[in-house]
Amino acid sequence: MTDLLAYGFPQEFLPPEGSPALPARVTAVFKERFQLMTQEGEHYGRLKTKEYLYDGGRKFPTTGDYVLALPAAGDWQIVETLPRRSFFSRIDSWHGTEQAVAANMDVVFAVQSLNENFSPKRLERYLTLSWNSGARPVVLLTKLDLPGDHGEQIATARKTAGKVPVVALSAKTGEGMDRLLPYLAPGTTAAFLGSSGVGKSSLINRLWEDSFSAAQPGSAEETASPPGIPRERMATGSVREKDGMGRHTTTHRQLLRLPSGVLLIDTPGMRELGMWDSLDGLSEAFPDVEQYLGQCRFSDCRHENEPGCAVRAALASGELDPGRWESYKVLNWESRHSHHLSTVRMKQGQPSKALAKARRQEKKYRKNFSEPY
Ligand SMILES: Nc1nc2c(ncn2[C@@H]2O[C@H](COP(=O)(O)OP(=O)(O)OP(=O)(O)O)[C@@H](O)[C@H]2O)c(=O)[nH]1
Ligand SMILES: [Mg+2]
Ligand SMILES: [Zn+2]
Repeated sequence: MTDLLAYGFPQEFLPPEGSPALPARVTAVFKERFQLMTQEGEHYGRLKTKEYLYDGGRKFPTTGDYVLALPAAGDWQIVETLPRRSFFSRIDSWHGTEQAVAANMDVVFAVQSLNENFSPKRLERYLTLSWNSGARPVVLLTKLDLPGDHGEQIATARKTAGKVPVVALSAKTGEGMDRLLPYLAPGTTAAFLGSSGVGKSSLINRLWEDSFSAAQPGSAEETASPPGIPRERMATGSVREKDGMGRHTTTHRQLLRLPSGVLLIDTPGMRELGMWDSLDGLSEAFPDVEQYLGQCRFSDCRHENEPGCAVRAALASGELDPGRWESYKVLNWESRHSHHLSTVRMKQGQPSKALAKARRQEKKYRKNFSEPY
C-alpha cells in the first residue's frame, strides 16, 4: 500500500475510513486522463461528468492536485479537487483563459541558463507569477560549467530577484547542487519552471541519481523504486547553438518522488508567460516600485506629467530604476487585461470581435517591448 502522506497528501484531507471516494495525488495530466498516485498504487482517472461539468464550482485538477476518486476496474472517477495551498497559472493567450501549470508546490524554481537564454525581463515574469502562486520562489541559474564569466548575469539575477534566493549550479558537473538541499526537505513539493532547454529535466535527473546514491546501501529506498514510478530518468534534449533554445523535449507535467522523499514537478518549457490575475505577485516581485504608488499628490495619478507625482520624482532622482518601472507597467497592464480577456470571452461564449479587438490592443501595447515573454 502506498503511503499517500509520503506524496505530500495532507493528513486533514484524508477521507474517513469506509468512504467510497479514495484520496489521490495527480502526478500527470494527459488531455482528459489523469495519472493518479493512490493508496493502491498508480491508477488513471477521468473527471466524473456530473461533479465537474453539471454541478460546477469544482476546479479542474492539474499536476500536484489532491483529489478524491471512486475506484473502478478501468479509469477511476475523480469526484473532487481538494483545496490548494498554492497554484501556478498563466494566461492562455489564444483563448484568453487561465492555464493551470502546477498545484500544491512549496517551492517554485524559476530556471534560466547562464547563456543566451538569460533574460532579466523574463525572470521578472517568472518571479511575479511564482510569488502569485503562493509558493516560495527560488531562482536557479543553470549550466554554470559553460565557459565564460557568469558574474555579471548572476549579479543581474540577484538584483532582479530582490529578496528571492538565487542559486547558480551545474547539473553536468554537480557544482552548486548542494545549495538546493535547503529547499528540498522530505515531503516538500518543488516545481521546475522555465524555457525549453534551460536544463530542468537534467537537474531533476541529477537529483534523482544523487538521491539513489545517497540512500543507505541495502535499505528499502536503495533497492526499490518509489511505488508505481519506474527507476528511470526524465528525457532530456539538445539546444540550438545559435540561441541556446531547447526543442521542447518534456511534453507533459510530471510529478515524481525521489527516494529522499522530495516531490519534484518537471514541466515542459513555456514559450510564453502571460500574466493571469497576478496583482498580488506583482506587489511581492516589485516592492521597489510599489513603495512609490499611493504617494502621489493625486490619488488617480497616471504617473505621466501630473504635478506632485512620486513615481516621476523617484525616476528623476535615480531612486527608481526606469527599467523596473517599465516592466512593472507592462506586467500590471497584462494582469488587469487578463480579467478583461476572460470576461469578454465568458460573455460571448466564443472568441469574439471584442476579444479580437482586445488582442489587437494588446499587440499594439507590446510593440515597444522587443523582449519575448
Ligand atoms: N553544459 C551543460 N549543459 C546542460 C546542463 N544541464 C542541461 N544541459 C543540456 O541542456 C540541454 C537541455 O536540457 P534539458 O534538461 O532537456 O532541458 P529542459 O529545460 O528540460 O527542456 P524542455 O524539456 O524542452 O523544457 C541538454 O542538451 C542538456 O544536456 C548543464 O548543467 N551544463
Ligand atoms: Mg525537460
Ligand atoms: Zn504619480
